Amino acid sequence: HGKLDLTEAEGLADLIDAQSTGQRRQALRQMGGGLRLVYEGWRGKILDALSMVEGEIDFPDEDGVPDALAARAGPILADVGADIEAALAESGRGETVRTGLDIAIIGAPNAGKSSILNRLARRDAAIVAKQAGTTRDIVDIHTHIAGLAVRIADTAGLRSTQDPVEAEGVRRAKLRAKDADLRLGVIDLANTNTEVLCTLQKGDIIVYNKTDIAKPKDPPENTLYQTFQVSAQTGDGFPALETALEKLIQHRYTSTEQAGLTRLRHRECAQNALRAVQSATNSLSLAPELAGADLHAALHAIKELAGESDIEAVLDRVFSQFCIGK
Ligand SMILES: Nc1nc2c(ncn2[C@@H]2O[C@H](COP(=O)(O)OP(=O)(O)OP(=O)(O)O)[C@@H](O)[C@H]2O)c(=O)[nH]1
Ligand SMILES: [Mg+2]
Repeated sequence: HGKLDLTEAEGLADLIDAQSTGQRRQALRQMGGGLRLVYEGWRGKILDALSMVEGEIDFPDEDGVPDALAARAGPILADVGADIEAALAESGRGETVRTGLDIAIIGAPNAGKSSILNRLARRDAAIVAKQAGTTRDIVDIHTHIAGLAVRIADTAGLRSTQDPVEAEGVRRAKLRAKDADLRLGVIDLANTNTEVLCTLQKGDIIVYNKTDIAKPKDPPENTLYQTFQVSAQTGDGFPALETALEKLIQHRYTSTEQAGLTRLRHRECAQNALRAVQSATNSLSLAPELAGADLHAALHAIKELAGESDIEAVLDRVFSQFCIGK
């Protein structure tokens, strides 16, 4: 009908900001009404259930058995609840594509983290030096992997230290690693300090470094991590590492092409709708009036998602995306 809803306008704003093909693809999908289609599906089901509930309120069953209502409207609400839950479960992925993926390089001092960052960045981004404890601040580089915007962070080597500046670096390193989408845990083959394993999460990558001066290691027994053997000095093993990174990111973040919730605002509206649908489900057989009120609340949440609720607020939201210098 020639008019954008709020999610489509947000898609347009995302498209203007997009820096990677993954971001562009997602923005185009949203701009083309991908998310609208999703929430119109929810709205249709909620309206179906609501019409049953209101029918029950206006023309109660002669035998007065509200269970009949629960039997008819219950499955519809269970269905839409499951739909919204699935979209919420996927939303992290959509948000990551929109904002960019975070990778943290983490490991003991001197393991070669900064050297690895420089290889991945193909430039001399971080200071490399013989002494342990060289990197203190986080050094971020921005690049693209598998068509997605990626930020790779080099961090301070993990160790306990009396130096307050280095200790602060270690604290920040752990924090960044914890919050990252993916961690590269670096272990020096010549000096195998494996403490870094405690900071890794399932699906992360272990990079054994310095194959030029030490013998490659058998990868650990566990299958939680992929392992690679490289030399940041000679570049040995980097093609395999980079191919694996590309595959992993592709697999995790670009395999589902469905339109979904891509920002916090979407998620909050969907959560409100879900809560209202669940509450309506509980009230169905007890008090149809309460269920009706809940379903109206669910519809209101969807109106907010669509930007139909308050035109001023809608315009504010849309135009805040176009700020100069953002
Ligand atoms: N032989 C060899 N030396 C390496 C390799 N990678 C790094 N080094 C050396 O190891 C030392 C430490 O390298 P960095 O990259 O600074 O290590 P880091 O993990 O960032 O160290 P911190 O910032 O102190 O935590 C430097 O002297 C590097 O030249 C490698 O693959 N082989
Ligand atoms: Mg360093």
